[in-house]
Amino acid sequence: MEYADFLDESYEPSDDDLVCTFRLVPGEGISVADAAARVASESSNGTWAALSPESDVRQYSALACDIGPEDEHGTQVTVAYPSGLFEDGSLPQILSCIAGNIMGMKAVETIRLLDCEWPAVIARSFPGPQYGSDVRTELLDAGDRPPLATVPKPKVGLSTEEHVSVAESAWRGGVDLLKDDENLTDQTFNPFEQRVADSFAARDRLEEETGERKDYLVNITAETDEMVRRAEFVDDHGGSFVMVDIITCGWSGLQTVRRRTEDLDLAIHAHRAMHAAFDRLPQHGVSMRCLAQFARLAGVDHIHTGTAGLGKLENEDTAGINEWLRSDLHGHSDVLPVASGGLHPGIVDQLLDALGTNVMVQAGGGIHGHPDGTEAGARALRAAVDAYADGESLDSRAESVPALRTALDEWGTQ
Ligand code: CAP
Ligand code: MG
Repeated sequence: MEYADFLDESYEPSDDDLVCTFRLVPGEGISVADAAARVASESSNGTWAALSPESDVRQYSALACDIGPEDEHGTQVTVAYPSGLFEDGSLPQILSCIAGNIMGMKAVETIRLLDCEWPAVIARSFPGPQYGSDVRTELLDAGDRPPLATVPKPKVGLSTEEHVSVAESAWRGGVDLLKDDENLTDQTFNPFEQRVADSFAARDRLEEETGERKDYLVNITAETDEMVRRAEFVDDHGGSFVMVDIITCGWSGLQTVRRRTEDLDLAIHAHRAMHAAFDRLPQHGVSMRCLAQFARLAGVDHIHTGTAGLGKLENEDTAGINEWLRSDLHGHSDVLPVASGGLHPGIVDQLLDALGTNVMVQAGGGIHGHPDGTEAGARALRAAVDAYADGESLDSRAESVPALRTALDEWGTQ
């Protein structure tokens, strides 16, 4: 059992195999085929030394079964993994194989996990999302339009009182969801329990005032037991959503939250701070497409996937990832993609042209930076989304919504 045994270009993956596509540049003096064999070996059950096992461990070996095409970032290599290699329902175990030691092996200069095809036997060992995009009508009154969320800015530093006051203005102006920022958890200036209690009390008042369901994406990110405790606290205070920073808290923490939120009937909003450490360099790491796949298996209901090149952040193929999140995954619910990062009313039409309306639209600065304040900013964003749904241009809607006119004049349409 040596490296060369892990390459078989005549192998046709079976329906039960997990099929992974990598893109790699081989290390110095190593051919692509040799590097491909080493990837399959090191990510399943081989190592640098030839082994002579007595039992039939080869049934758990992966096979590099296809090589090519090549582009400026490397050569694609397909590896088929037998499903028996994996523990049911454990993302950490699967990732220790397909995105583990191989990321640092000398046999490759660079390597990126681009895509995975999940067999039913593995996909069904995970819970998948509890609600998916049904949150639009099951938990909110968004109907066919994108649900709107906002993060109070500055992202940290506001007192609980200030935070709640910003939330009230945003809900009043027309957003559906208040959202905590990724680095707002339980700091002394705005403690978790006080914020949650006061925000839901305000939410109840605003639902009464506006006649629309309003909710709050509460950031419960913490050590795992504490996340569970915080999810229970959200449930006790009438919330329907928790937000988890899925990369920084880790997959096993997320899986625990998913198990607990099943009983609590809470939907999970996945923020992805730190994802770019894995996916930003096109030649190395783990693609956002794959991170989104892991998150769907674990069971998030929403996930940030970018803004199709609009806004302030670098994006991988947002539309392609969103399409995957809606595609059939052995009966699992879809996931509602979240577009966020530098959004404002003036680019809502371009965003929805690129991504369709089955997305959540989230804006922080693009609401709270409005010259007339948060309520006007929320009104402008809601008007932009409603205009799009009605097939009306932003300029035309701005004639009847002064807050939208001001936003367009302030930020333009780029
Ligand atoms: C957006 C945001 C979100 C990012 C996350 C921020 O604020 O709150 O965390 O969008 O990135 O902190 O930057 P603005 P992504 O609306 O003020 O830009 O959605 O790409 O994961
Ligand atoms: Mg943020």
